[in-house]
Amino acid sequence: MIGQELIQKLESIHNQTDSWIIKSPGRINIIGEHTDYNYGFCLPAAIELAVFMGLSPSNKFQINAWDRKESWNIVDTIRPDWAVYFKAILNYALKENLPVKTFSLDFTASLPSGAGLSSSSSITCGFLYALNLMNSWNIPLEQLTSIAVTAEKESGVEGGMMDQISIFNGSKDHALLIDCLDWSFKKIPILLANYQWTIVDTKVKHKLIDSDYNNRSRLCKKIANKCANYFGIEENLRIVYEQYSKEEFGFLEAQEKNLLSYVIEENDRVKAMTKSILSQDISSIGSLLFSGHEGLRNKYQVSCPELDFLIDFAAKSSAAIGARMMGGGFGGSSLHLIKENCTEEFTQEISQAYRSKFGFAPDVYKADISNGVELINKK
Ligand code: GAF
Repeated sequence: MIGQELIQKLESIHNQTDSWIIKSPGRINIIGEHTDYNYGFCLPAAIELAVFMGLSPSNKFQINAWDRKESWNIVDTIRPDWAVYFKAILNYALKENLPVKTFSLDFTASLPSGAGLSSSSSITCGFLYALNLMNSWNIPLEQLTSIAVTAEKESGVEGGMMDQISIFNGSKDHALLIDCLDWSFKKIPILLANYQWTIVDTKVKHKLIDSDYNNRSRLCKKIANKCANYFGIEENLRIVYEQYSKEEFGFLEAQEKNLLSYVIEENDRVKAMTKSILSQDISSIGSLLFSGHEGLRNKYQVSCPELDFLIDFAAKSSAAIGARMMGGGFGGSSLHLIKENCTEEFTQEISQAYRSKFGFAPDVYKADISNGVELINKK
């Protein structure tokens, strides 16, 4: 509903010829965290919460962030923090000599930012998709994905490709089982009768750029390098964990062993989760969610007290089947699978408990699984 209202507001302003309204979703990740930049597997899905953009031809390049009440004229050198994602795409167009018609753009969102639901990729992918249409670049989705991944790296995060693949290719009521080695994916039906995927936003805002995220990604590269030298193989963790067993990593330091062991186990969890979802094995889905969180908390060490509190709460609640932190970590959101007839009661209870512990309430959202980025309207 809220999305419809935002679209109508954008349509009332962007109503001239050659105006475009774009919806670019956020994503959840069922399981497979920090596996994408390690060439593993993950199981994300695009969600209804989204960024909405309206673009119209104009005599100057201007971008307005409605929710922040901030604007950026692209010749201004002082930039709001969100401008970095637009700039990265404009830089790409410049570098490739692609035509760009002068536009005025407004964006707003039902997707919260900094909540681990991929709002930055949603902006990047949505803007790239819009320019591709508006300027008839005719770049196919696969290539747009790789452009968006590179553009986001320029903004300082050494992330993977999970977010961009799910935002471009999301499919209503399906998750994408992504093989991050070759970026191929399969659609997996994700609706579970009588259960609701639910997001709880800790409201502890993290920024991937400022966090330990890059540090984890660098450590994993170092592990891959050490393994390559030790075993005489290509520098690629996928090869490491497909060919060698845990007992063979005695030459790694303690933290390195923990990280590698998490990555190996998490990839196994993705495969197990896919089977459990396809067979609707609810209890196994719940256990995999909880064990995924244990790995992120203890071995990969990217959780935080607020996320741990939410998962511990879910473990004690009869309404919750399973839960885990989601995304880069250090704040953001957790994903919970809740019995459908208990969602209201669960929301109230977890919000109250969280508020008593931390002094403020979390935001709770239904995770309705949606299509990927789409053109809503063209005048
Ligand atoms: C962030 C990154 F952008 C993704 O690529 C992924 O690594 C995720 O954290 C962790 O699984 O969303």
